Amino acid sequence: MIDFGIITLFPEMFGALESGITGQAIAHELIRIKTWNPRAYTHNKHRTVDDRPYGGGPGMVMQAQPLCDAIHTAKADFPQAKIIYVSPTGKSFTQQVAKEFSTKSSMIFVAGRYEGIDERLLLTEIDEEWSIGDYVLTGGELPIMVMIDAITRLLPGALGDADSADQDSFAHGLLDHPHYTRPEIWANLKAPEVLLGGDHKAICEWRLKQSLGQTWLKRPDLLKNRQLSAIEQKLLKKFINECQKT
Ligand code: 4H3
Repeated sequence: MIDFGIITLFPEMFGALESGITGQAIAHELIRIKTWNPRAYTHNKHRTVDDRPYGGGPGMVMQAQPLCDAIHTAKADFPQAKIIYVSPTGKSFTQQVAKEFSTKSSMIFVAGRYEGIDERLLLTEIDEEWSIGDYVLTGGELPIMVMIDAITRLLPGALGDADSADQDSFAHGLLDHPHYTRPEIWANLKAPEVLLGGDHKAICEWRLKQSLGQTWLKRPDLLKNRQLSAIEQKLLKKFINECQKT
C-alpha cells in the first residue's frame, strides 16, 4: 500500500485516477490518495495563494506560506514521505524511477500553478524535483497523476496478469513487441504464423527479436545505452536482414 499525499489547488482533478486500473488499485487499497488545498491555509480575506513576482514580469507566483502550512499538515500524516515538486526543471521521470518509487510507503507531491512556487519554499521544504518531459503545462496536477499511474501499475496485484508489467516497453530497456488478436486476417494482413501455433519457445524468441528490431527502428538511442547478449545480437541481425529483404 502506498499513500500518495498531494498539495493542490484543484483536488477534484485527481478524480481521474478513480477510473480503470488506478481505480481498482484505490478500491482494493493498493494505493490511497489524500489531498490538501493550500487555499485552506490562507489567512487573507480573499483566500489568495498567489502574488506578483518581485522584479516584475508576467504572471503570478505561488506564495510560500499557504503551501508550507499545507505541506506541514501532510507531513504530520505521512512523516516518512519525501516532498516532491514537479516542474520542467526537475530530473527526468523514467520507468526506472517509477520502479524505485513503487517500493515507497508514502510520497507527498506539490502541484505548482501560475509561474511556479516561491524559490524559498523549494529550498526549505522540497526534497526532490522531477519532470515528466521537456514541455510546460499549466499545473503540476497532470504530471503528478502521470507519475502515480506509472507507479501504481507496478504494484503487485494492480494488473490483471501478474507479470504483464514485466513485459512492458522499457521494463528491460527495450520497446515492447507488436501485439495481435482475432481475426487471423484483417485489412488483408495476416497475423504472424508463429503466434498462431503453440511453440512457446519460438514465440518468445520472435517477441524478443521484434522488441530488439522495434527499438532499433524507432529508438536507436536506447540500444546505445544497453549491452546486447550474444543471442540478442543474433536476433537483431536477423531482424535487420529480414527488413532489408522486404
Ligand atoms: C511539470 C509542471 C511541466 C511539468 C509543469 C513537467 C506550472 C509547474 C508552473 C507547473 C509550475 C510552470 N509543467 N514537464 N507546470 O513535468 O508551477 O513551471
